[in-house]
Amino acid sequence: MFNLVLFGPPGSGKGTQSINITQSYGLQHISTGDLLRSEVSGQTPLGIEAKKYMDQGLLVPDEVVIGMISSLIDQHPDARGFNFDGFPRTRAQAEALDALLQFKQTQIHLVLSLEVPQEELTRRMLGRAATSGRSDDNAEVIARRIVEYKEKTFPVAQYYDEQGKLAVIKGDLSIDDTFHALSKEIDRHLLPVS
Ligand code: B4P
Repeated sequence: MFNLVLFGPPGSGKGTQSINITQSYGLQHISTGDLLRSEVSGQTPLGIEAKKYMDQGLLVPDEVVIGMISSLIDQHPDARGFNFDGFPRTRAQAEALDALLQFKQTQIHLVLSLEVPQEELTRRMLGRAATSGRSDDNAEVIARRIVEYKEKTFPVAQYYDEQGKLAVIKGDLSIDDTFHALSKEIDRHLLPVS
C-alpha cells in the first residue's frame, strides 16, 4: 500500500494535481473539499453545518472531517493506497489519520507540499471563482482562508517533516511541469515500498 498526502495552501493546485496522480498511480482519491461540497449541495445535516464554516473561509471542525475520512477509508478495503487531498489540515486531523492508518497496519508514506506565492494563490482563486459556484469567490473569504491556512494548517508540514516524510515542490509552474515534479518524487518513494 502507498499512502500520499497532497498538502498546500488554498488554491495551490491540490485538486488539479490529484486528478493526474490518482490516474497514474491507481490510488484512491479522497478530497475532503469535494466531500464537503457534495454534502452541502445535498443539504444533508453535515452539509448544512459545514456550509456555515466554508462560507466564511474557515476550516470545518475536526470531528466532522475525521468522521468522514474514517468511513471513507472503510469503504475501500481493497485500495492500493490513498491520495489524501486537502486532508489533514490541522495537527489533530494528522494525528487522527495516523491512528486510523495504524489500525489498518499501514501509514502515510509521503507528503508532497505545493509551494505557491500568495499573490498567485489569490489570482488563481479569483479566477476559479468566476466559474466554480464555490463560496470562496471573493477577496475577503479568500484572504480569510489564507490566514486560516497559516495559523492552523501550515504547522502540519512540520509534523510530517519531523517524521522525515515531507517533500516541498514548486507549485507555480505549469500544470504539466508541476505534475512532472510531483511524479519524480513519488517514483523515488514508490520503488522501495513496491
Ligand atoms: P478544497 O476543496 O480542499 O480546495 P482548495 O484548497 O481551495 O484548492 P486546491 O488546492 O485543491 O486548488 P485547485 O486545484 O482547485 O477546500 C475547500 C474548503 O473545504 C476549505 O476552505 C474548508 O472550509 C473545507 N475543508 C476541506 N478540507 C478540510 C479539512 N480537512 N478540514 C477542515 N475543512 C476542510 O486549484 C485552484 C485554481 O488554480 C483552479 O482554478 C486551477 O485551475 C488553477 N490552477 C491549479 N494549478 C495551476 C497551475 N499550475 N497554473 C495555473 N493555474 C493553476
